[in-house]
Amino acid sequence: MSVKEQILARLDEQRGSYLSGEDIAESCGLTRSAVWKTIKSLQKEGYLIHAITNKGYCLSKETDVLSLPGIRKYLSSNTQMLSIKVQKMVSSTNEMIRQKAAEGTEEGYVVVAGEQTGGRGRFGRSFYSPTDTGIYMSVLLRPQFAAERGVRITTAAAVAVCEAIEELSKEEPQIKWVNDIYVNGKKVCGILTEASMGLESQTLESVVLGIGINVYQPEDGFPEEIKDRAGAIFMTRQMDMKNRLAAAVLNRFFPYYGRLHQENFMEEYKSRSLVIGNKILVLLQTGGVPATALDLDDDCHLKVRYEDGKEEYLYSGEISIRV
Ligand code: BTX
Repeated sequence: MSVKEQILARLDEQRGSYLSGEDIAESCGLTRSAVWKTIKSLQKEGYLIHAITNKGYCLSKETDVLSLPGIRKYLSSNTQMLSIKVQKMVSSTNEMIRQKAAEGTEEGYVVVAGEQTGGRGRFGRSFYSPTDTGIYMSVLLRPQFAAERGVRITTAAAVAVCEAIEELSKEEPQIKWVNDIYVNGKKVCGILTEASMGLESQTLESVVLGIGINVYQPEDGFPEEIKDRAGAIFMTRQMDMKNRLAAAVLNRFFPYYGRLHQENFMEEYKSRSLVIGNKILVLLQTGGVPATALDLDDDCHLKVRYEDGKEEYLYSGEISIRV
């Protein structure tokens, strides 16, 4: 453990209470001035550490900084073996993992970032990824199943994110076909799965699973163009929530992923569907076509009925819900 990790671990044991500089110095085998310098540097990284003369240092219960030891603490035995990199700021975690895949990196490499300057969504759109209020993570997968089953990765991830939110909050997340998670009518998470295929084998060579979660409202609110649509899971800071949520998503996703060649988790997906039974607009380049969403099949194709009574399955694309 580095000096920083030692001091953090010591403060974490007594989170919310004061520990004297002397006590920390002694238990970590450091001088008091080394403790002071390290605390300053931790504060700069975003840890809320109160310092009072003659009382010492106290790690606030509200501290919520993404870190590798912080995430590891909450990983289950299934996910401890993942190779995880935590970055303060990156351009796009999906882009980083795509490069890793091209270099031949093994399955199970994960990047978690606290901010993205070029977060990507579907169809070339961007995903707003401001500092300190969200989790932006991507996972490198090398599935051993046919390409047409690739959509199962997205559906399993959507279910895993919902379960993680249910585990850690009082909210009841819902899934908007195909890949958005909503809480209280607002989008709190987007999932972007990007695959690279073997041309001859028609199998998936690698898959980059990207998940962006708005844990809290950004300090200055969401930008004008998404403020009516985007939301966050929590209204107030929760102890270690970003680390807990990142770990919970991985803990939930990987057991599903291990069974994806035989199961598709569509029942879990459908039970949280925001779409089935609702009036929707099927969004085409020429405009929105009114329809009703009837059902989802085992491959996550959406069955819709148009106003003229014609029914069809949508394979991908975009819909909006009519109110
Ligand atoms: P999407 O194309 O379905 O969603 C993007 C659309 O959602 C935008 O056009 C905008 O309307 C809205 N939007 C943008 N940012 C946000 C936000 N923070 N919260 C809610 N709504 C928003 C969904 O694409 C897939 C997004 C995946 C993002 C992850 S983050 C980690 C990984 N790295 C990366 O570059 N992308 C993925």
